[in-house]
Parts: sequence; structure tokens; C-alpha cells
Amino acid sequence: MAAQLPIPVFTSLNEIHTDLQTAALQATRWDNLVQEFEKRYGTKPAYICRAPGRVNLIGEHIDYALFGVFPAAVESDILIACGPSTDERLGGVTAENLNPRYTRQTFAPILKNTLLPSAQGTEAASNEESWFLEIDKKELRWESYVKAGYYGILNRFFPPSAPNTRPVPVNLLVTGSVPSGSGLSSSAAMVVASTLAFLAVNDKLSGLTKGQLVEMDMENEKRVGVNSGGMDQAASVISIPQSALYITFFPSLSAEPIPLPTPRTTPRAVFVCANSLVVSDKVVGAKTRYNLRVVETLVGARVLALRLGLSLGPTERPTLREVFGRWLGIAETKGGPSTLDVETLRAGLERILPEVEKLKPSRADGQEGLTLEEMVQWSGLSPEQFHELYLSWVDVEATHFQLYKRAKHVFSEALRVLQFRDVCLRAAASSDTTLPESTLVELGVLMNASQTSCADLYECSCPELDALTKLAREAGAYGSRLTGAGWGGCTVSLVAEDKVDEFISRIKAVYGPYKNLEGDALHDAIFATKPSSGACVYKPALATILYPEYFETVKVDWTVWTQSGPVRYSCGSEAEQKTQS
Ligand code: NG1
Repeated sequence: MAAQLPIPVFTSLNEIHTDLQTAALQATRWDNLVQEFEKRYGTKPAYICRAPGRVNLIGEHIDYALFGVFPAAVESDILIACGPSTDERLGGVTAENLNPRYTRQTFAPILKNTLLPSAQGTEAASNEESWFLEIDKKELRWESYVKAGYYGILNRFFPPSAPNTRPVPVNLLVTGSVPSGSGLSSSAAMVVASTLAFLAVNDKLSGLTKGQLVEMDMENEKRVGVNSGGMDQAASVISIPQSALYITFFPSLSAEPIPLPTPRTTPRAVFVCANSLVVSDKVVGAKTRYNLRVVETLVGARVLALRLGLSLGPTERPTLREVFGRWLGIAETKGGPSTLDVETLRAGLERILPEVEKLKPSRADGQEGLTLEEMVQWSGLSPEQFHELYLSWVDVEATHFQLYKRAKHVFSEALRVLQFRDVCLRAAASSDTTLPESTLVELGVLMNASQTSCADLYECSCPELDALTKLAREAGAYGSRLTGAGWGGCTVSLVAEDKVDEFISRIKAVYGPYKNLEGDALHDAIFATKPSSGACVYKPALATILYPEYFETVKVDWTVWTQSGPVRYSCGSEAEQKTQS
């Protein structure tokens, strides 16, 4: 199973970027990172950790309700060059970023008797010493993501009660090509790459599975202040080239690579990401957007359970997926094996959708939301119990809470994910190398329906995203939708490969906010993307450690097996670009 595999440790770049063109482009970037690291810290990095961003093809805002999603890693990524440092502070960190916007930061964890955050984000008193790192949740700071990655490994791998295990001081240099606030999950990529960097330098990688890394990073990212689901971390860690991942979270994390039909169909098709250029700051807007949706879906789950005649204890806080499983009468234990097959899941989703109407208030004014008082009453809890269970751990704000619309989106989107997966699997199973265009049309219809649901029911779109997805369809996309949290950020469109250039030119010409862009900025705003490989650690080969003079010239090297034998590429200099080995 994909989630059970170990974290890959590579010694050459072509193991990471298997197509030569991408590898060649990336080599220059990696080499620059190595050189900059040496300039700043006086030594070569011991490792380079890579974590890609992701594009979610379908399944928006349902990961924290624990329903399956369908993302793929993109080629844009975060790279962190890292190595041990001579910092005298215990576990002290110096973090630099090649982007001058993000200034140099130094920090060190401290041991103190403190309140430890529990897995649920609630505070639980602890008498023992624990590691502490200050993370500012109110302000968006780049190093918060580095700290989040570090925090997660401190108490787990360096128990304060074991004085012989202490974190080593670390130097980091970060470079990223995932635009921030764009819905391509730069934040998860930062947290995953940071976690890997601290694990690698502290020699704690061995035995760790991809699934364990995802679970750690889901917790790590919550430390920055967003109660996110696990989609981004799972996609960044587990993805493989050419495939999307069908990721499920309940009863335990599982990821199934699903080959995309896009490289085999006639016409062939690709996914195009287009940035609306509306920056959506998840942390700052959390209380009226992301975190509010988390609370609305959780309270919606409780009220639905009661309306479906299920019994719930006053301290139980199930998700919509858990309520769904109980309603189907399936015995499922968190962390246990999955007992719900895809067919039962699909049939169940179709059956539960009409039941969601039970969450709709019957009011003359058409208001589908509930005031706080009404919501507390509907939950069957006292105001104190309600506050403790749903509000004490999160800051949210709304005049009306939309339980009905949010639950309707979640169940219908979960069904669309299964339908999307089916189309892809059907295409993959066909022995015919030419698939009908209707395959792409079916995928496009599902993407468009997802956009409508995100806009109308989940209210996570915005006028620019609505406009951009509409323009994309008019420019010939089979389907187009927002990707990621929404309220700004990127769209993803499915476009025939032979029409991509025309499609991109058309959008550049008609989407208003692109009119002031040129050069790289315009190129970075709209681009076709291929599903790429997941997170990994690059470790210079043994030879490079034993023979420093070799390392001098061959900063990043890789070998490509051609018909006439292996060809070694390196990026030490132009002259070294290609040498037959
Ligand atoms: P973005 O903001 O695109 O990284 C967020 C959440 C996901 C998921 C999507 C909506 C984080 C780190 N990620 O993605 O878990 O809920 O929104 O589908 O908050």
C-alpha cells in the first residue's frame, strides 16, 4: 500500500524527475541552492529535502469531514537544503530563504513545564517537561511553517525524559516554486519539507513510512492555526508521477494511485492551473472561512445524526463521514481497517443525500442558516456543553451557521469524487489505446458540478474564481473548478493537449487581472501541469562524501540510461553538462 512505503532517499536527480527536460531545468535550480547554502553557511548541505505542492482535481473541503479526495502532486515544489550547524543553542535553527521577501530567522526550542496541545487542538495539562517553540498564529510568518515541522518531531523523537537524545542544531536554506496563497498548497509543502529536513539532519528517517509522515504533518500544520484535513500533506508525500491519488482518511489513512486517462486519450488532455491572483490567506481569514466551515460541518454531523435517529453522547464530536458509517450500520474503528467498500459507499451517498434535507430550517424568509442560539438548540446540548465541544478550541464568527448547505456539498462532492475515480479506472482498464472523448467530457462535467457546489453551497469561491472558471469553459476547457481552499487562489481546468497553447493565450487575453502581467509573472500565473512524484530526501552519494574534490565539481548529478548506455549529467558548469560515463 502506497502509505506504507518508506520515505524515498535518492542520490541522483533523475530518480526524482524522471523526464530529462524537467531534470535538466531542475538541476540548475538545485545547484544554485547548493552553492547559496555553501556561501551562507560555509559547508555543503548534508541533504536536500523536497516536497511538492498539489492540485486537487476534485473533492474540495471534504477531507476534514473524512471523505475521500482526489489530488495529484504538481511539479512546483519546496526545496530545503540542510545540514548540522555549530549553533551553540540546543537544537538551535538558522533558517534562510532564497526569496529576499522572507528574512533570515533564528530560533531554538526550549524545555519547559507547559500545557501541551493535544491531538484535537484542545489544551490538556501536563506535569512533564516538554519542548516549546513560539509560533505566532495571528500573523502569517514564513518561519512558522518551519517551526511547525520542527515542533512535530521534538516531543516525538527527543523525549525530554531521555537526556541522551537531544536535537542537533540545524542550518536550513529554503527555495520554493509553489506560489503562496494560491490553493496549490505551498503551506503543506513547506511543513512536509521542514519535517523531512529536521528528521534527516537528526538521522531519524529510517523506518518512517509515508503514512506516518503524513499523520505527523497533519498535526504539524495545525500548529500554524488552521484546522486542516490531511489532503495536502498526503498528496505532497505519497504522490507518484502520471497518477492522481484517491485518498481516504477514515477509519485510517489510505492512498490509492489512480492512473489518469489524460496521457492516453484522443485528444490527449492536460490539467491547466490558473491563478485568480486573489491571495487567500487561510490563517488570517480562518475564523470566517476555513475554521468556520470545519465547525459548521462538525455541528451539521451531530444534528444530522440526531435527525437520523442515531444516539450520540454529549462529548462525542463525530464527522459527517463517521455519522454516515454509523447510519449505514457499518462497524468502523478509528485507526482500524476499512470495512466500507467503494460500491457500498457510493450507494450510501446516493441514499443519504435526500436525508440532508432534514437539516434545512423551514422558514418563510428562505434563510437556510441558523443563529448560534438555534444551532445550540438543534445540537441537543446545553450552551456550556456546546461551547466546550465545538467552540472552545477554535475561533469562529458568523451571524448564521449554514449546516444544511455545507452538509449537502460534502455528501454530493464525496459522490463526485467516486464518479471521477470510476471514469479514470474505466479508462485505465480499457486495452484500447484510443479512448473516446466522452471520457474527458464526463470528467469535465463532474469538475463543473463541483465548482457550482463550491460556489453555491460551500460559499468558498469568489467573483474572480467564478469568472475564471467560466472563461476557461468558454475557451474550450472540458471542465474548470477552483482548487484548494478557495476564496482566491487557483483554478484547475481540463484542456485538450493540442489546444493548450491556444487556451492559455485566450485566458491571458480575456482574464482582466492578467492584463498587467508580463514575462515570468504571467507564465507563473497560468501553466499546464503534470502529476509529479511525492516528497523525498536527496542525499549526496557516498562518493561525494568520501571525495570532497568530486563534490566540488559534481554538485548535483544524475544518470540517464539511453539506448547506447548510461549518460551522466551534472550541473557543475556548462562544460560538464553532458559527459559519457
Ligand atoms: P489549501 O488551502 O489549498 O492548501 C486547504 C486544506 C486542505 C483542504 C482544502 C480544501 C490546509 C493545509 N489544507 O487547502 O486540507 O481542506 O483546503 O479542500 O489547510
